[in-house]
Formats: sequence, C-alpha cells, structure tokens
Amino acid sequence: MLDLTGKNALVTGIANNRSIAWGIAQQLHQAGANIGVTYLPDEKGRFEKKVRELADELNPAFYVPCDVQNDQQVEDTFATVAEKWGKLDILIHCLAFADKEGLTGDFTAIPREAFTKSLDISTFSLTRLARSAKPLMTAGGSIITLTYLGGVKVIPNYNLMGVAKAGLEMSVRYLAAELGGQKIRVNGISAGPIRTLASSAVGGILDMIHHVEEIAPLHRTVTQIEVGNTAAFLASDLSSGITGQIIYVDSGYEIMG
Ligand code: 0WD
Repeated sequence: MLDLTGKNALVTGIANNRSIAWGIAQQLHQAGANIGVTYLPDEKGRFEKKVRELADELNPAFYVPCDVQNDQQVEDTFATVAEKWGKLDILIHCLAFADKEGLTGDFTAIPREAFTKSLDISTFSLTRLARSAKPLMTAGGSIITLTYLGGVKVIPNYNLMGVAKAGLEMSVRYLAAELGGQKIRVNGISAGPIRTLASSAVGGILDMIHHVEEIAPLHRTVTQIEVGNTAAFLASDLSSGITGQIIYVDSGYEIMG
C-alpha cells in the first residue's frame, strides 16, 4: 500500500493549476503526506496569491517565498521546515528557467548570462536545496527532481535547457552517491511533454506533443497526475531500493527509435 501518512513533503515549483508540481502535491497529499509549499516571490505578491488560492485545499503547513537564486530565502525556507516539522522526509524539486534566447535559434548564439542563469536556477538549485535538506532528513528521505529527454538527446529548440537537464541528471547520481549513507534517496522523473507555463516557452512544444501522440507506445501524452503518482511511489517506502535513477513517465516515447 502506498502510504505517506506522517511524512513531511516540501514542494517547490507550483505556479498554477497546470504545473507538474501541482499534480505531485495533490498525489502526495492524497497518499497522506503533510505538504509545505514554496512559491517564487514577485513584488506585487501575485504569485503567492495564486499559489495560495490553488493549494489551500491541501491544507499546507506553510507557504514560504523561495527564489532558488537567493541563498537567504533558501535558508529561511528550511528554517521554517525545521520550526514547523522538525524533520523533512520528501523534497520535490520541480522548477526550471531559461530565457527565450536559450530556447530558440542557434545554440552557438546563447549569451553567457542566459547560460549561467539557466544552470543556476535549473541545475545547481537541486544541489543547493539538497544541502539544506540533508540535516533535516534525520529519518532518511526522498529527493525527487523533474527532467526531460532533451537532456539526453537533441530535441529541437530545447537547446540550453537540454544542457541544464544533462547537468541535473548527473547531479541526481552524485547526490544519490553522497546521501545514500544517510538513507536519503535521490531520483529524477523524466516526464513527457505536458502543456504548462514553462513548456509554452519552448518553441514547437505542440508539434512535440503531436509527435508523442503518434510515436509513443501509449499514443498519448502523460498528465501531471501520472507524474504525481510516480513521485508518490518514489517518495514512499515502496521504492526503498531505488536511488540515483531517472524514471521515464512519457508513454514509452523514450524507447522508440
Ligand atoms: O513538458 C513539460 N512541462 C515538462 C516539464 C517535461 C519534462 C520536465 N519538465 C520539468 C521542467 O523542466 C521543470 O523542471 O518539470 C519542472 C516543472 O515544470 P512545469 O510544471 O512544466 O512548469 P511551470 O508550471 O511553469 O513551473 C515551473 C516553475 C516556475 O513557474 P514560471 O513559469 O512562473 O517560471 O518554476 C519556478 C516557477 O514557479 N521557478 C522558480 N522557483 C524558484 N526560484 C525559479 C526560481 N528562481 N524560476 C522558476
């Protein structure tokens, strides 16, 4: 039985009701986990309002602002986790960013600033969050991140994000190797294309979705809830022997030649 009762889960990356993080938060909650939510702060507080309106139904223990580029906000986030819960069991890393110029045009044209910003937010943030989560995962834990096939193979327009995801997938392995001794497992879910705010920035995403519907063994795309179900499995003791892996939730697209 998949049971997360009594487990504390920190969920990053909820932006709206299409976010993959929202599908994950719902399924963790359904399995009995306590949820804590981070949101990307903006000056007018609009993101916070939107995230609260959406996530209130899960009765979160707290909402905290956390821009992963801001070390103080990361520290404050885990200080809140320590204060409210004392320990953390599940960390969901479900965020990424690339400027438009990193997602279209020639790869050779990507500016340095766009490159470093994207890798800071999309790749290094997993390691940064894991560093702060580690001392709080006193009973072991499960860290889960989201990746895409474009980090392994060249997918049109994924460009800079492909490099970020390649680094992210390798980070999963190095983190798993380090943290295994503390019974902390680290895995990635490689999701098939889903229409979200982030994916709409990738040129030709609709073509990619149609391609998946045509080629993938299941002849359809996946849903946020399906990704959420796999995250719940990876967060639970049912997956206690799995770490350092990238699990494809993509209707089988990855196996096709
Ligand atoms: O097809 C897709 N949608 C796939 C997404 C296929 C495979 C993987 N993924 C990955 C993405 O690369 C990302 O890692 O899943 C993760 C979640 O993406 P999503 O659900 O598609 O996108 P979205 O709902 O836009 O959430 C990403 C959020 C941001 O939303 P916006 O769109 O406002 O940037 O990442 C957050 C933000 O809430 N985010 C940040 N959070 C903290 N600090 C930061 C930051 N600096 N930048 C972005």
